Amino acid sequence: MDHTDMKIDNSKLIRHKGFNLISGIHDPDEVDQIYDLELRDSDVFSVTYPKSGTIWMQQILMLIEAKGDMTVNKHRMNGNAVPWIEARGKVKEFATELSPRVRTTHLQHRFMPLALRQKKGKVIYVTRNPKDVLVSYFYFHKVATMLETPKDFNDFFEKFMKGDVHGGSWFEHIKTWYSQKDNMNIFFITYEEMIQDLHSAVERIAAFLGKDLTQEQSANVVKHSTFKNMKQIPEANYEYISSDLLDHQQGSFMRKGTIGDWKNHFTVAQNERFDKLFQDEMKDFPVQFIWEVCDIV
Ligand code: PPS
Repeated sequence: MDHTDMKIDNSKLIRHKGFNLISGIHDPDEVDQIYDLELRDSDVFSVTYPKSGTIWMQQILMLIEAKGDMTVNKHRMNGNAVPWIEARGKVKEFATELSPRVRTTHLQHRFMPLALRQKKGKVIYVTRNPKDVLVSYFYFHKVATMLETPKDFNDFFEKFMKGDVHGGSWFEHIKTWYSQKDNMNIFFITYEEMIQDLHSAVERIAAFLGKDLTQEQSANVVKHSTFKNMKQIPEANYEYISSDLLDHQQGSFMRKGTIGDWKNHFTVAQNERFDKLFQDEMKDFPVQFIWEVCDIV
């Protein structure tokens, strides 16, 4: 289906080539310039659908570069060390920056540099079970002033089901990125795997990036990327983001950091509808999702 001209029921979004950008944060012309960017083998893109572990991966990647040493990035926000490629003004910056260039994106792969599909650079795709994504995104809409405040949970549930949110359809995002698994140097990891064993996740990410870390260095990456520690580091939890963008009175970026919070929010009817959509959309998808802590073996 061509979603290009579909109307979106969300006043703060701009529909651009079938993808929902955020008004004031993204410039469609700049987003279009990403496709032609020249890449280097050392370039790394961390890709997420919103609320799937973006800031967590920013922290991990920043620390892997610093070999676990927090003092290297003292007073530097992880979001600045691993910035969004699609945010206004960032494309130009990317073109001239020294290596290594490590970036974050919520975009679909079709907006990304063509060179990625020629196996230049590397991609880390972090995914999270979409029920927890939905709940996390609902709360984030209250905090983020650049996003429309939902009337209530049901209102947001309906928007997410339709993909009328920044990032569009969760299903389309993951399926289209996954379709690139043989075209790109891409590493898939789930939020739940990271919760289950952060140490192994950090070691696998470092190995994928070709970074040699000593046991002590990777232990330090893990230490400074736990939910508990990140919550206490203002540079790690977006506390310094201006109140024009985040209303810190409404909640915190680091909210719960758990698996299965959806069970506290979904009604039985909502859950049945979600399961049906998930079945329809994901029946041939090979990745298993963890929905509750008790699913972890
Ligand atoms: S965004 O807005 O897309 O950049 O948000 P994103 O960073 O992808 O997602 C925020 C959720 O990730 C949780 N988070 C973590 N969980 C566990 N451990 C660590 N270290 C961690 N860091 C961030 C954060 O709490 C949000 O999830 P919820 O469920 O809302 O708590």
